[in-house]
Amino acid sequence: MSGGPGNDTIVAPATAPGRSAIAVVRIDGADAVSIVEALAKREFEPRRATHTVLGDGDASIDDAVVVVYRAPSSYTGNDLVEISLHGSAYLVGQLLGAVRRRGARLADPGEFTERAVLNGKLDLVQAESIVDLVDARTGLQARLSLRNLTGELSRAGESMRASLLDMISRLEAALDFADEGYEFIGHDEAETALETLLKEVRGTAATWARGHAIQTGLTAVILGLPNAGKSTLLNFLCGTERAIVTPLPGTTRDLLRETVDLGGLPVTFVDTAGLRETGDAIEEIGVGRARDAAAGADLILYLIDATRGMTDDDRMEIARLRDPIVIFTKGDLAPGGEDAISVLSGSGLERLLGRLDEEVRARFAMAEEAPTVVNERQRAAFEACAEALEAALASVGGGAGEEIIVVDLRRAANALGSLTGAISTDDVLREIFGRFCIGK
Ligand SMILES: Nc1nc2c(ncn2[C@@H]2O[C@H](COP(=O)(O)OP(=O)(O)O)[C@@H](O)[C@H]2O)c(=O)[nH]1
Ligand SMILES: [Mg+2]
Repeated sequence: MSGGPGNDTIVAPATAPGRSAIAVVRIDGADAVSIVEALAKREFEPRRATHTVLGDGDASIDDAVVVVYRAPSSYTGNDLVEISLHGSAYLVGQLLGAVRRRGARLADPGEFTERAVLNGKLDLVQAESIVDLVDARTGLQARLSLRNLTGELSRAGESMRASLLDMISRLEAALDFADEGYEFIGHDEAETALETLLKEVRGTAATWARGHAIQTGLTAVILGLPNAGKSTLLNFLCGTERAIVTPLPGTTRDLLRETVDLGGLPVTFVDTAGLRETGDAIEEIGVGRARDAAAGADLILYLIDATRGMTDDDRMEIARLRDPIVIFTKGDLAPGGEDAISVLSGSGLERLLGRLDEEVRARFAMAEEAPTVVNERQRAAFEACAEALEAALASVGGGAGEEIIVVDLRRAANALGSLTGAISTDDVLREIFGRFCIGK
């Protein structure tokens, strides 16, 4: 077998297992092309989709389409072959077996993309955005992931790093010529430049709240007294009879969750047991869970039956909650219930959805243009950079020498370098690619 680490020959299905019109199998590495040529008993012109029969010795496997990519012009940067065959799990298994008997091994999760990173085809932020794109469930998630795949966040980080490296080289030049009394960057200039940069770095780190919300979704808990119409609203929001609805108070006891796309974010609505003192042990556990869910929620919808109006119990509950959105229900039964919704008559529902949509956008949706941080690793890079910049600014303010300032600036630059993987460790790579599925 030829090929060293990162270029030995690996194979995996790139499509989900099961029955489909087409399944795609990828082979990457030193022997990828010779293996597919052996199976097809012919040669292939790079980048030309070629219809051919593949076989294993005398036994035919399938009628397939083969595309050969020659290094370095491939997803991984290695020789890479993509085979589209009929989407039968049996055929995929036959092909994998034939390829492995010719010396390829089954790829690890994310190994194709890891190779792309090692060969400089993608940086770490781009590799992460590929998993996010595969996982995208809403338009906003897909757009954000695509922006990071095309390098928006990486470019922002790299440009901040470049200005740091520039400042470092000027400070170091000043050190080299200290005796001659040259100054390559003035004190005030350095201070202003660092302050501007710090603001930019902090601002980018702060996009995490929104970026993270977009990627992981939000939780909205529906609270209220028994019979307020919570389960009815959940059923309306998710469009199915998910929760049991009865006129009996205390029907819902456990938490019920349903995820809906709202303002481009996946919002998981949680229906809860009505808040009340109760002698029923199970219901009491349910009420406890409702309060816990509210404590961890991104949004709280507090429902009040308009025919009863706001009671002292409601006031007490609302006072305990963080920014609840108060919604009156059963507008069809209540005289003067214009502001109330009615799931029965449909009135007020459009308005409610609009309000929730706005609320989600205002609290969590991003400014579409800003480079956005979407995970903890990326946030940590910007925060570590900000922290080092603060130390550097303190040194500048305290009149410290260039050699002291440069140490903090290097730390700041390295933190940004870890964002894209310009500076990275095996641990970081393992952590990132562990999230991938096999074949990516
Ligand atoms: N007329 C009318 N009845 C409603 C409306 N929403 C809920 N209800 C009724 O109020 C009762 C309690 O509803 P439910 O959703 O189970 O309340 P929960 O205890 O808060 O979950 C049920 O009989 C529902 O049919 C509404 O908009 N109009
Ligand atoms: Mg209920």
